[in-house]
Amino acid sequence: MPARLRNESRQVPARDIDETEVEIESTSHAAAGATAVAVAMRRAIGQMGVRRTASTLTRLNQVDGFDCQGCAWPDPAPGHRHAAEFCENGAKAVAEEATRQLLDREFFASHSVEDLAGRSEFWLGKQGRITEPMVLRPGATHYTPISWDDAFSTIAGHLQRLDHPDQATFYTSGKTSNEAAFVYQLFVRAFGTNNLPDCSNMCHESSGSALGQTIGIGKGSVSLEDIHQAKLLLVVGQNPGTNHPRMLSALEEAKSNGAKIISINPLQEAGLVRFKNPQHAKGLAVGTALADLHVPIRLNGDLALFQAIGALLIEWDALDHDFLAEYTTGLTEYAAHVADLDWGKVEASTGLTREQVTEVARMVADSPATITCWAMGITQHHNAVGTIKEIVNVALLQGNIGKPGAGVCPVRGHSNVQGDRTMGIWERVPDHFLDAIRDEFGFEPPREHGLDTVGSIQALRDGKIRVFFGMGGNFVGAAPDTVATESAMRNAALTVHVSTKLNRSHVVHGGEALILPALGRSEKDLTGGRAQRVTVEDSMSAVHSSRGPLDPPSEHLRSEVDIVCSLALATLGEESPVPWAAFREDYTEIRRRIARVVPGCASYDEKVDQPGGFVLPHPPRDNRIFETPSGKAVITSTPLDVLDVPRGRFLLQTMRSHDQFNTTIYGLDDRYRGVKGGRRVIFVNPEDIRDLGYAEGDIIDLVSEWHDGVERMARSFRVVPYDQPRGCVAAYYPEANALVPLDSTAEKSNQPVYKSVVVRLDRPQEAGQGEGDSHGSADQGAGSHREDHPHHLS
Ligand SMILES: Nc1nc2c(c(=O)[nH]1)N[C@H]1C(S)=C(S)[C@@H](COP(=O)(O)OP(=O)(O)OC[C@H]3O[C@@H](n4cnc5c(=O)[nH]c(N)nc54)[C@H](O)[C@@H]3O)O[C@H]1N2
Ligand SMILES: Nc1nc2c(c(=O)[nH]1)N[C@H]1C(S)=C(S)[C@@H](COP(=O)(O)OP(=O)(O)OC[C@H]3O[C@@H](n4cnc5c(=O)[nH]c(N)nc54)[C@H](O)[C@@H]3O)O[C@H]1N2
Ligand SMILES: [Mo]
Repeated sequence: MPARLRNESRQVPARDIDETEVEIESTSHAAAGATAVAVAMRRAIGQMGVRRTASTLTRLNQVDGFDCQGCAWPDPAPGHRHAAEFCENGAKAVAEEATRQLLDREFFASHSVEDLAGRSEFWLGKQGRITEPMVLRPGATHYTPISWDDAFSTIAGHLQRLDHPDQATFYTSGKTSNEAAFVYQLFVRAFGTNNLPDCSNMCHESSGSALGQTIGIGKGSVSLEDIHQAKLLLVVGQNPGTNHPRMLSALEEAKSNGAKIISINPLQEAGLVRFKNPQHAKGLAVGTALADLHVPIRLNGDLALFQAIGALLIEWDALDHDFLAEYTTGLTEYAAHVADLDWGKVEASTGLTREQVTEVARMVADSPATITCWAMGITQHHNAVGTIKEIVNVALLQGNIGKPGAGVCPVRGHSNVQGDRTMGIWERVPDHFLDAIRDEFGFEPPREHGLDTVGSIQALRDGKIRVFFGMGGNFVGAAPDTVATESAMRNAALTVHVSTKLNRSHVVHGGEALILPALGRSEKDLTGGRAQRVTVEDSMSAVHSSRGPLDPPSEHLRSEVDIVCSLALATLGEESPVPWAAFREDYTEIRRRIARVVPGCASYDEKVDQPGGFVLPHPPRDNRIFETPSGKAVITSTPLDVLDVPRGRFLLQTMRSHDQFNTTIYGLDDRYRGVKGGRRVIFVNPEDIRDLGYAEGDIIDLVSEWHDGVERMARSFRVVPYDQPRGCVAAYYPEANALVPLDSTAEKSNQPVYKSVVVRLDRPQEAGQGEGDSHGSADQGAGSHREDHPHHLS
C-alpha cells in the first residue's frame, strides 16, 4: 500500500472550549416561540445593555431603519411590518456587532499572535469590537497600532511593488453595502485585475451558474408576495428555522392561504415541523405545523429526485404545453432522456422508495403554482449545477416561471451578497459591465477573468499571489481544506482584513498583516461630515436604503467606502480618472454613477428613497423574457449519477448550528438539535452507530479520503445519535472544514463541496499508529490542549 499523506488540523479542540461539558438532550420539534424571544432578549441585553437593545431592535428592518445583517430574507411591504420585524438570530447578529465589549491596543499587547492562533473562533469573536487599525510587522510577535495614513501607504507600497496587478486578490464577504461594493470593484479594476473572489463562490455560485444558463439571469424569480400566494412550496436543502427564521412567517402565511409545504432534507429540521410565531398570541401558544410532508433524502440525492419528478410529470402529461411551446427549448431531448429513467439509480441516489418519490411528484403535478426554495444543501455538491438545472426543468414543465405564486427561489445567505454581485463584485463580470465602466470613467478595465475563492487559494499556494485583501469575512475560517488554506495564506507577502471582529484570518497571516476596523451596519456613518446612508439588495432583488442608529464604539472606525476610496487615492494617486475624494465626501455621488453603470439602476438615488425601495428588473419574472442565446428558457438533460460511497465510509455534510453566523460563533448551543455547551459533535444514524460498534458519546476522529491520496483529519468528535438516512453524517462548519479537499469543487461553478465529503469515523489513534503516520501529538481527549501546527506527514 502506498504511503499516505496526512493533513491534520490541529486548530481545535481549543483550550477555551471544554467539550467534555457538552450535553445532549432530545431534539426540539418546534421553532421560534417564547424561548426564542427570551434567548434573543437575554443575548441582546447581555451584550448591548438595555438602552442599545431598545434603540437597535426597534429600528431593525423598518422603513427608516437599518437592514438586518443576519440574512438576505426580504422585508414585508411598508405598512405590513411588525413593530418587532426581526428574529432570534437577527437579534444575536445585531448584539454581536453592537456589543459594548471593546478590543483595544492593550489587548493586542498582551496577546501574541501565536497565543491568538491557539484560540477558537468563539473565543476570538467574543473579545469585542476592534477599535483602531493594527499592524503585524514582518517578524513581529504582536499586532501594534498604526495610523490610517500609514496603513494605506503600507498597502499601496505592496501593491505598487507587484510585477503585475494579478498578483493581488481582493475578497468580499456579503455584508458590504452596494456603495462600498461598487467603489471596491472599481478600485480593483482601476488597479488592473479582476481577481474579485467572494463568499458567493462558496455559497450560491452554483445557483447563479445554473439559472444563468437556463433562464438567462442568475437570480431567483419570486417575490415575497409570490411565497404568500403559492399553492405548493418545496423547501429543499435549507434550514430556515435557524438560517432564515423570518421565512417561517412567510411560510405560515402561505399555509393560511391554503399552500402545502414539502421539506426535502436528510434532517427533519425543527422550523419546518412546527413554527410558533412570536408575533401573535395564538402562534406563541400552539404554533403551526408547517411541512405537510418531510422527505428524508439521502445526501446528494436531489438531482435524481427532481429528474424523477420531471419524468413523472411527462408520463402523466401534467405539463403547461402553451408555455413549453412558446418559451422553451430542449423539451424533446429531455423527454427522450428521462423516458428510460433508471429507477434503481433513483432509489440508490435518493435513498427513497419509488412510492415516496411518486408521492412528491403527485403533489407537484396537482399544484397550479409551485415555488422551489433551496440553499446550501443543494449548492454545495459536486453536481449542484446539474441539480439546480433539474429544479428549473420541473418549474419549466409546468410553466412555473413568470406566474404569480410560482417560481425558483435560491435563498441567499449574507444580507447583501446578491447586491455585491449586482454591483460588479464578480471575477467573471460580463463585458457589457466593463464597457459601462470604461464609458463612465474613461479607463480600460482588464478583460481577462479573475480568480475565484478556490482559484485564489491555489494561486496563494503556488506563490502567484503576493497580496490578499479581505473586505469583511473570514476567508481562512470559511474556506475549505483548512490546513492547505492556512499554509497558502502564510505564503502571502501581505494580508489585509477590513473587519469588525477578530477572527482566524487575522492570526493566520502573510509576512506582514493589517487589520482595518470598519463601521458596522448598525452604526451612524458620518463620513465626509454628513449623515450617510447606504443601500442593499435582498434575496428577491428588492433594493432599499439602510441607516444605522448607534454611535460607533470608537472614533477611529471608518466606513468601508472611506477605506476603499482612501486606499485608492494612496495607490492610484490624484491623477486617477475616478473621483475617489468626491465619492468619500458624499455617497450620493456613488449612487449617481451606479445609476449609469449598473443595469436596472436608472435613477438609483431617487428610487432607493421610496418607502421600501424598488425592485430590480428580472425579465423572466416580469415578462417571461429569457435572455439566453436562443431567447428561450432552456430545458436541459443531465446524466443521472449515484454518488458511490465505499464500504465503511460515510457521506458528511458540514452545516450551521442554531448559535452561529458562519464562522462567528454566538454560543455553544444548537437548541433545536438538542446540543448544549459544545460543537465538536458528529450526528450519526443510530443503526450506523451500532454497526460501527460505537456508543453514544464515544469520541472519534474524522478522516476524509480523496483521490489525491491525502487523508485529511479532524480529531475528537463526540458521536451523537440523530435521525437521518443511513450512511449520512453531519458536523458543524467551520470545525469540519479541514476535511473538505480544496480540489473537490462543483462542476461549472467551482464551489467547494461542503455537503458531501466521503469520511471514515476512526477510533482515536495513539501517536505513531496508522498508515505511514508518525505525528507527534498523543492525546485525543476532548477538551485537551493542542497547538496549532499543521502537519504534513508522509
Ligand atoms: N443564524 C444564521 N443565519 C444565517 C447563517 C448562519 O450561519 N447563521 N448563514 C447565512 C448564509 S451565508 C447562508 S448561505 C445561509 C445558509 O442557510 P442553509 O443552507 O439553511 O444552511 P446550512 O446550515 O448549511 O444548512 C443546510 C441544510 O441543507 C440540508 N442538506 C444538506 N445536504 C443536503 C442534500 O444533499 N440534500 C438536501 N435536500 N438537503 C441537504 C441540511 O440538513 C440543512 O438543513 O444562511 C444565512 N443565514
Ligand atoms: N464547511 C463549510 N464551509 C462553508 C460553508 C458551509 O456550509 N460549510 N458555507 C460557506 C458560505 S455559504 C459562506 S457565505 C462563507 C462565509 O464566509 P465569510 O463571509 O468570509 O465568513 P463570515 O464568518 O460571515 O465572516 C465573519 C467576519 O466578518 C467580519 N464582519 C462582520 N461584519 C462586518 C462588517 O459589517 N464589515 C466588515 N468589514 N466586516 C465584518 C467580522 O470580522 C467577522 O469575523 O462560508 C462558506 N464556508
Ligand atoms: Mo452563504
